[in-house]
Amino acid sequence: MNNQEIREAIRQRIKSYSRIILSRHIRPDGDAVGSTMGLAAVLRARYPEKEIYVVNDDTADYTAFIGTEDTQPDDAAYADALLIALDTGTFDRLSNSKAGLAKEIVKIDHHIDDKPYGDLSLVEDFRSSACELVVDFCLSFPEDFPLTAEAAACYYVGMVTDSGRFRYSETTGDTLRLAGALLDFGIDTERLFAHLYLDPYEEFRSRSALLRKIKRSPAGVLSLTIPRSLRKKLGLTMEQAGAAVSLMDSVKGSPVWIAFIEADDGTIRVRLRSRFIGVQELATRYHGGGHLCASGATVYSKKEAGALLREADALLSHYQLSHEDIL
Ligand SMILES: [Mn+2]
Repeated sequence: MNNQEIREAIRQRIKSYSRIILSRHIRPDGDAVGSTMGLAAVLRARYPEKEIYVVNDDTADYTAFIGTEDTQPDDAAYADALLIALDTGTFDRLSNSKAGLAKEIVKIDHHIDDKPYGDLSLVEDFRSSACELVVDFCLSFPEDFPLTAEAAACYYVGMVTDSGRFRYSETTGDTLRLAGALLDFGIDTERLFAHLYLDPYEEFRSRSALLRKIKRSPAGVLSLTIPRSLRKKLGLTMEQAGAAVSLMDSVKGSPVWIAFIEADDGTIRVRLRSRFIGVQELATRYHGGGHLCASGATVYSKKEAGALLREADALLSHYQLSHEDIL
């Protein structure tokens, strides 16, 4: 089936089922919750006679403002139900342990389709978010899936968050046109952004403490070292401390930045980030790897951390020799 035939088949399936269960991936983000809640809003408004459930095994505080999900129906309810899995690349990431009981599964997603699943699968991996794809799907069948103001607000959350506020390279003209169609419904973006991007005062305070610890190497590499003691004092988990790497992501002339986070066992977890210059190769030399401009590594002493930092500094000075406008 080509893309148009898959869309048509999904349209038919949704119309034919009287019970539809929507699920998304575990540890939800704005796109996962926005796409499920948005499609549920569309279906409830257009088909009040159908039973529409949004069912997942886990929730997240961060997305709770979008709305409340439903309680898990009995196993028997699945026997004649259609399950729509949104924003979930692989079946094992689906946040619904009963999904396998459904009569049929439709997958709608934008992740690379490594392990296909579902009776019908609409995957467009060039989409900046699952919400972008679902909005495009709804707009392609306006009679059957008319957008509502409530759905538009949900979908907009996913489009904004997964595209890094329309900043990541996956953002296309189509992304903005589809987001524009949502804004036409009148979304309170001021409130929405407040929900998404305001931090508790304590987090703001600990960020200012961390900002003061950032150092700059001769060539311009920024680094932040968080010893165990400081991490405990600020009450940060390894994950939260690691996220502090992004505090250094917007300094002109410093296209490489590195966080060193000391774990409880004394090893030092390293997060390397960059723009334009690759840091992956450097990370592989220190027990790590990852993506070209976002890698992780591990070092086992302050001395080794210093060596990694000096290598990063040399990498940047070498880059500066052949590039004039360092951003
Ligand atoms: Mn997504």
